[in-house]
Amino acid sequence: MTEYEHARQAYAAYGVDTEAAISELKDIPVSIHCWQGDDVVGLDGGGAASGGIQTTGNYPYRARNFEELKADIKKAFSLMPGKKRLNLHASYAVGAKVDRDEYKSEHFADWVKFAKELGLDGIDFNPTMFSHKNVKDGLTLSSPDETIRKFWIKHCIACLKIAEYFADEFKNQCTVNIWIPDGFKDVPADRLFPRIRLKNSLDEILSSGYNKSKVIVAVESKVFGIGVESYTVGSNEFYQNYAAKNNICCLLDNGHYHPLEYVSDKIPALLAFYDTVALHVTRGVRWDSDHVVLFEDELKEIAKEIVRNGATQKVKIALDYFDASINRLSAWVTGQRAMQKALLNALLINHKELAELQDKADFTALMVRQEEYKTLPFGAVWKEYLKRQGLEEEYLSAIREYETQVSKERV
Ligand code: RNT
Ligand code: ZN
Repeated sequence: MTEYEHARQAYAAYGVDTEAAISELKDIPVSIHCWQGDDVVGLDGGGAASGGIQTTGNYPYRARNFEELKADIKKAFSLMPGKKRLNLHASYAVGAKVDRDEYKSEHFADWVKFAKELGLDGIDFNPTMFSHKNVKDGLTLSSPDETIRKFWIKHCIACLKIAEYFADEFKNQCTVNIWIPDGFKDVPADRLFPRIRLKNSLDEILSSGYNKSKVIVAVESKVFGIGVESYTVGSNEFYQNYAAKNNICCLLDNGHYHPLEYVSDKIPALLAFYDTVALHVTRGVRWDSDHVVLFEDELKEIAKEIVRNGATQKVKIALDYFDASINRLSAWVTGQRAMQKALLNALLINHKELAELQDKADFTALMVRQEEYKTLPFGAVWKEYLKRQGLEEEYLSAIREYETQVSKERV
């Protein structure tokens, strides 16, 4: 008996069909961020990430231009199993001679061509409201300066149009995620009016007449950023209420809450009210540090909440991390595979049986059962999934080879 056949039987004893799990996993889209490849620098001259986020590390060979970024994405994506989407920031516009408020679909046509060549499921999009001269005194959509606020409103509206173009090209919905860095380092004198201005800005953006069947608009809250420790305009309560009242989507980034708040618990809370929930899967170490996603307990819980609630298509999974201290392709692949592992792990659980134990209040059996799952032969099923995706567990040698043959030229 092969390792996989043995595993298949072991799971069958729990009422779990490994074949069904493998088949479902390959159809769950995961949106992969382009910004791990270049430390969130972008292609439009904005420069290193600012606005409370920071990429740390000095590993060499960062992609310095469109061609290098595409080559790195192509290589990294070739080592990732499953259904992949590309998540772009507006700052990755190609050859734009205009400012961000005038970006058009033509500035992203080369990305569409590239994503089609790779056979990706689609493209998701993000207005880039950081690393730009119009982030005035740390503020964008909540700025008291009307010229600044209008500039960013125009940018977001431009992004919605570009998102419609992506949706048309791939014949599926494009998620547009709005995150702003706005906030204050120290105790503010006014916490309300920046939020009222943000609300007005969002109202203007949403009333631009974008196509709701093509574009999902999400808003991403945050508790604090580096240099923005005392007050964040786009807080959790602000955006959840805004999203609920305006019928848009909340995006939960698991680096954006107090360390004892869990996104795995927030997902079902939102699923009780929303058709769509968006995620930025990351790994915060002590703060929103955006470490590479790993196959850890909280990631496993996040995946369980998606799978057991039948929400694999409702929850828009996107990755969001950037590590410049290790090989960037390896960072990409390790994080994407960790997400896939967590989803597979969740698909290999008999959730119905566990829920019944909970409802019967048999917490003794529930605990014992949940512990048993932890030592089932997960690795054999994972390897079988990879094999069927034309991949192996080992990917580092391919990355090392690419490093010596391609990346080493970048000095
Ligand atoms: C920042 C947010 C945001 C960014 C990306 C680059 O804290 O998580 O999503 O990481 O847009
Ligand atoms: Zn995020």
